[in-house]
Amino acid sequence: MSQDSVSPNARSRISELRQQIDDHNYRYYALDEPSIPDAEYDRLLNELRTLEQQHPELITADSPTQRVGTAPLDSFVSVRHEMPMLSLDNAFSDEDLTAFDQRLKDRLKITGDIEYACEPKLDGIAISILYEQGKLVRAATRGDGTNGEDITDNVRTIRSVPLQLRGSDYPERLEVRGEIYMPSEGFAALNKRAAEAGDKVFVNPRNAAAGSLRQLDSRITATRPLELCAYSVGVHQGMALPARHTDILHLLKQWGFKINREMIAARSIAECIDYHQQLGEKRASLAYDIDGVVFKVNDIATQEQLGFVSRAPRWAIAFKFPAQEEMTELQAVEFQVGRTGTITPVARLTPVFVGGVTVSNATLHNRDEIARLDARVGDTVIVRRAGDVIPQIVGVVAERRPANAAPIEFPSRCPICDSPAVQVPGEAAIRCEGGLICPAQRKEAIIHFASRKAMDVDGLGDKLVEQLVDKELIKTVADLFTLTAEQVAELERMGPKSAENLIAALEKSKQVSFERFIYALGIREVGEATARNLADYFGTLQALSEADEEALQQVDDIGPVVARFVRDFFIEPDNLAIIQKLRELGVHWPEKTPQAADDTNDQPLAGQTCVLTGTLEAMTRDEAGEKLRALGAKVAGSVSKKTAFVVAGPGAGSKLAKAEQLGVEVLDEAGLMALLQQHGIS
Ligand code: 9MJ
Repeated sequence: MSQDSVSPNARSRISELRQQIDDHNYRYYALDEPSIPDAEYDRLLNELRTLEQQHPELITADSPTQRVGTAPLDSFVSVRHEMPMLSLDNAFSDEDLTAFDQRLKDRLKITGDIEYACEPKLDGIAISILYEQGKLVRAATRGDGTNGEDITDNVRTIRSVPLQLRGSDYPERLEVRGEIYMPSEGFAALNKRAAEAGDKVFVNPRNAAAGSLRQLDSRITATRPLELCAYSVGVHQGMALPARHTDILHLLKQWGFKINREMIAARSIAECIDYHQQLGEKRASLAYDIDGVVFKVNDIATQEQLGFVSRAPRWAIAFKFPAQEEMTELQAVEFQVGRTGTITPVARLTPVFVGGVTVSNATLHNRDEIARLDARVGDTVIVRRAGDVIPQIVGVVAERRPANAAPIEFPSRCPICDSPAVQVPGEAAIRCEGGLICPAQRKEAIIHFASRKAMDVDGLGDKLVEQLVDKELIKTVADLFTLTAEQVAELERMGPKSAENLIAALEKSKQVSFERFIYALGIREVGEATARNLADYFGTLQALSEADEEALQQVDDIGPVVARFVRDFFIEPDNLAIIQKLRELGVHWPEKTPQAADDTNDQPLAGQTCVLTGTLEAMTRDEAGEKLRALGAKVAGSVSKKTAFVVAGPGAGSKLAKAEQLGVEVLDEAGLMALLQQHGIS
C-alpha cells in the first residue's frame, strides 16, 4: 500500500494516539502527575500498535511503539563528546563547602552571597543525549569524559527520554545531560524476577542500570525499569538559554524531560548546608538511591567566568553522604537457632562503618541465599545498609577471594542441642527438631514471652534468661513465676534489690490482656496483629484452644498455614500443660466479647486500616496504635492500596514513600491528634 492509499482516518488516529501517549508520558515522568490508569495507557498503546501493523509505512522512529528495542549490535561505536563531560570535585564536610564558597568569592572578587542550585546526586550512569530539530539523534555514555559509547538504541527504549522535544520553541541542536538510574522499586522487582528465574541478581540499582545500558540487544534494555533525570545542557545552537541553571532545567521540563523535584535555588552557602542536612534526613524515603548533593553556581555567566580546572568545573561541587555500601571481610559464619527452631546462618564480619553505623554481623538468611551469593569464609563481601534497613550482604568481590576461602558448611545437627536439623519441605530454611528440649529455642521462647509487646516483664533481659536456663532454674515460661528473690539474687550482675524488682515485675506482668497473652505464647507466624485478631474473634482461651482449622480461617488475615500452626500449638499436651500452669500461678486477663458473636460495629474508624511510621512526640507509636484501635481502626505494618491513612512522624522512611506513591492520605502528628480529638480521645 502506498502512503497515498492510507485512509485519512487511520493517519489521523495514529497521530492523535501518538500525541495522547506522549502527553501521558510527559505528565507521568516530567510532571509527576499521572493522568490515567496504566491499563488505559496500555490500551492506547495497543491500539496504536495495531494500526501501525496495518499501516507499517506510517511507523516513524519517534513513535511511542518504537521503545521496545531493535536488532542487537555487534559492539558499541565510540563517540567523541563535542563538549567534554566533566566530573565533580568532592566536599566531605561543612567546612569543605564553606572553603569552596570562599574560593569562588576570592576568585570573583566579591563579598556578597553566591546563589547555588542544589540537586540530589543520583547514583546512576551519566549520559549525553543529542537532539537535532527536536528529534533524538544520538545518546552516548560519559565514558572517560572525552569519548563515550553510542547507546542510542538502548536509550530510546526509556520512556522518560523524549524521542521528540515538546513544543516548537527549542534550539536546533541541543545536548541534554543527565543521569540514567533505576528507581528502588523497579530494582527490587527486577531482582525478584531474576531470583525466581534462577538468574543472577544485581548488587545494587546502580549496577543494574549500568548492566541494562550495556546490553548490545536493546530489546533487553527495554524490559528494564530505567529512568532519566536531566541535570544540564551541553552543546546548544540556534537559541539563547536562560541566564540561570535552575531556569534552564525548568525549560528542559517544558521540553519533556524529568528533572529532580528536590532541586532548589539556595541564596547562600549556609542554605546549601541546610539543604544537605535536610536531604540526608529524607534520603531513605526517596524512591531512588542518591549518594550526595551537587551544588552548582546558579548564574551561567558566573559559571563561564569561573571555568574549569583539569576535568572538573570550578563552579560545582559534590557533597557526599556516608556510603551505604562498604567492603569488609567475612570472618566466619555461625548458626543461630531461633524461637521456632529455624537455624539461620549469621555472617561475622570485620567491623565496618556503613550507612552511619558500625556493622559486624549480617544475616545470610538461608542456604539458597548463600548459594546465590556464592559466599565463602575469607571472602571480601559488600555490605549494604540503606537508611533504617538491616544490613545485608549484597555481593562477593570475586577477584579478592583468597586461595584458602572455605565453603560454608551447613550443620546436619542443631549446634545447640544436637537434635537433627532438617530441611523443611518447600522452605529454604533448616530447622532444629528439638523443640523445647533445645535450650536455644527455650531461651528464645522465654525472651519472647517476657518481651515488651508480650508479657512486658520489666528487667528480664536476654542475659538473665540465658543464665536462668543455663543454671536450670527454669525450663518453661511458667517456671518464671515460681522463681524466688533469693534464687535470682545469686545470679551474675544481680543483687537483692534487683532480684526483688524482677519478682515484682513478674508479679505485675500476670495481669495482661488476652491478645498480649496469645502473642506471648510464641505460636509460629502469630505476630501482634494476628494475636489481636484471634483475641477479638474468639474472646476466650477456651474458644481459641478448641477452634479447628476451619474456624481459625474465619479470622481476618488467617490462612490455612497459620491456622495449622495455631491448631498444632493447641493440640500439643505440653503446651496445654504450660498454659494451665500459668493460669494456676495467677496469669489472668479480662475476657472479651467475641467478635464472632458480635457483628454490629459502629466504631468511627471501623473497617479502616492505618500504618504508623517515624517518631511521634506526644506519645509512642504503640500508644498511638492503641488509641486508633480503640476507635475501631486496624493498625498494619505495611502500606498498600487498601491503607486508609498513614501517620508519619520525623524520620519516616520507605512507608511514607510508598504512601505518597500510592496516593494514600498522610497525617502528621498534629493531624493524628486532631483525628483523635474529633472522636473524643486525647
Ligand atoms: C547527578 N549525578 O545527579 C551532575 N548529577 O553536573 C547532578 N551530576 C553533574 N549534576 C555536572 N545532579 C557534572 C555532573
